[in-house]
Amino acid sequence: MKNLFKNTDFMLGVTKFKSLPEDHGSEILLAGRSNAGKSSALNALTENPKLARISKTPGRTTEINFFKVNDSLKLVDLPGYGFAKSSFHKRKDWAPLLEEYFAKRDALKAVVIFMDIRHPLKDSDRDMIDLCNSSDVAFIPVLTKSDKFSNNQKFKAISAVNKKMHDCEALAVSSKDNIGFEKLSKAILEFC
Ligand SMILES: Nc1nc2c(ncn2[C@@H]2O[C@H](COP(=O)(O)OP(=O)(O)OP(=O)(O)O)[C@@H](O)[C@H]2O)c(=O)[nH]1
Ligand SMILES: [Mg+2]
Repeated sequence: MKNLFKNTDFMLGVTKFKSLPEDHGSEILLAGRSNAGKSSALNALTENPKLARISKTPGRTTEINFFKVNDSLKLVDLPGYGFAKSSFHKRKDWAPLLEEYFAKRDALKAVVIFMDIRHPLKDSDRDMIDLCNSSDVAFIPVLTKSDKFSNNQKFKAISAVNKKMHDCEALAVSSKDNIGFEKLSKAILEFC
């Protein structure tokens, strides 16, 4: 099957609501705790290992980065939450910026919430889920780094997360082993 995400290109990085690109088409937000593997997943999804910067140092993504998939779809990589040293999160305007984005952005169609399969549903993930629910925005829980678990552990981890979800099902991916990205791309496209 052709990968629709393959020609994705970096568009721009912003730190202020007023600098956001035109509110047009569909946007899928990529969220998660710092180091969860968001940027790695973006690169795997787009089959472009150089697209987003991967780092062993948490908090490396410091702007809201827009990636253009095509004229009507963008992926939006958020700085990881829950990492105090990130200069972006230390800024007082971060929470209002995110809330304004959720409240006003027509293009926002869904949020992918990336969580390390070994540590899902931390407080900051629950805060993001609450923000999605209170803003009536759909979300897709994605468990990353599934290569760290056996199939049995993986199954148990997905079931445990699903028990806490109402209208959605978690997916597991491994950027290292390139597993789960066809399912993720289908899940994303259902919201566009
Ligand atoms: N084993 C394994 N390691 C992974 C996987 N995905 C990411 N990593 C590692 O996890 C670390 C963080 O990955 P990133 O993709 O930079 O994480 P991020 O969520 O974008 O982090 P921030 O930008 O800091 O918020 C890096 O050392 C990656 O190599 C995976 O599927 N398997
Ligand atoms: Mg990143």
